[in-house]
Amino acid sequence: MHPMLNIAVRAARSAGTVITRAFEDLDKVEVEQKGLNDFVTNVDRDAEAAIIATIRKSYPQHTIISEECGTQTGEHDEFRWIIDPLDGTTNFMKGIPHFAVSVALQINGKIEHGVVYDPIRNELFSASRGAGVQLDSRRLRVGKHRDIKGTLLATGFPFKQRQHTEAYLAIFNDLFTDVADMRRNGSAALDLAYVAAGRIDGYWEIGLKPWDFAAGELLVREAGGLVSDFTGGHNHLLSGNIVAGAPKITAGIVNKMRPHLNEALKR
Ligand code: 2AM
Ligand code: CA
Ligand code: CA
Ligand code: CA
Repeated sequence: MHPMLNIAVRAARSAGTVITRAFEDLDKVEVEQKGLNDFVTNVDRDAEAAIIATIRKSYPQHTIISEECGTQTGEHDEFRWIIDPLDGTTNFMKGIPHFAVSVALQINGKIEHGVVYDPIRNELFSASRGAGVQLDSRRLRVGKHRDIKGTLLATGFPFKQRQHTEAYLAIFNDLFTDVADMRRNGSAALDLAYVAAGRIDGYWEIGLKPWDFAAGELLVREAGGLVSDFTGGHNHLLSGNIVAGAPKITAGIVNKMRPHLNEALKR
């Protein structure tokens, strides 16, 4: 394993320990509201601190971009760690055991290493660019469907950006006529990891943040999948509008989206 991936794994596992311990006594968790339907807890912050401490020990000069701390620019800014310490905070707070830690390392603008860790099931998804993706020690591939008929897709609802509800539902409606079923699991990072594992065939969501998908996108690509924006292009890095799946599934989803895209969703 590449030494930098090894640090990402250690960082993610250290956050996982913080999270699973706190999950045993949710009454003690302190919750703060950040915005509409948007919460942060002391556990998000403690998990983030554990990750940052692990990275800093080995790489004190790297930049760290994390959901709760924002950007801490380092002297060696060509190395950027992109971190979501707890993806699925709403699930966590409600006692639903489905959430993850996401740690990615971008070098000179390219994601080179990524880890998505599910601390409840102790499942560790990891990838280095060009070297494939693994769940623990098993190699992963995306699903084998060739078109969206009969596939199982996952999505995230636009819980925050309510201006997109109408377009979202139109797309949902159109996809739903063809697919077998749809899931809304509540962790974008795990949705992408599950695409990489072939557990779900495709995934789409509006307005993700870089830390939600930095690691997950690499997992999908290393599993032979394709990640794009809602037009099939590569603007999702900026817009966060994301489609993922085997190349033919991503294309099939994009195809269904086309008639429903407003200007904001074409970005
Ligand atoms: P988070 O838990 O790290 O904030 C995409 O759906 C992402 O948005 C999720 O991975 C999750 O990341 C966040 N999210 C999902 N549903 C949410 C909700 N109801 N409130 C706040 N954030 C949510
Ligand atoms: Ca959050
Ligand atoms: Ca997140
Ligand atoms: Ca988070």
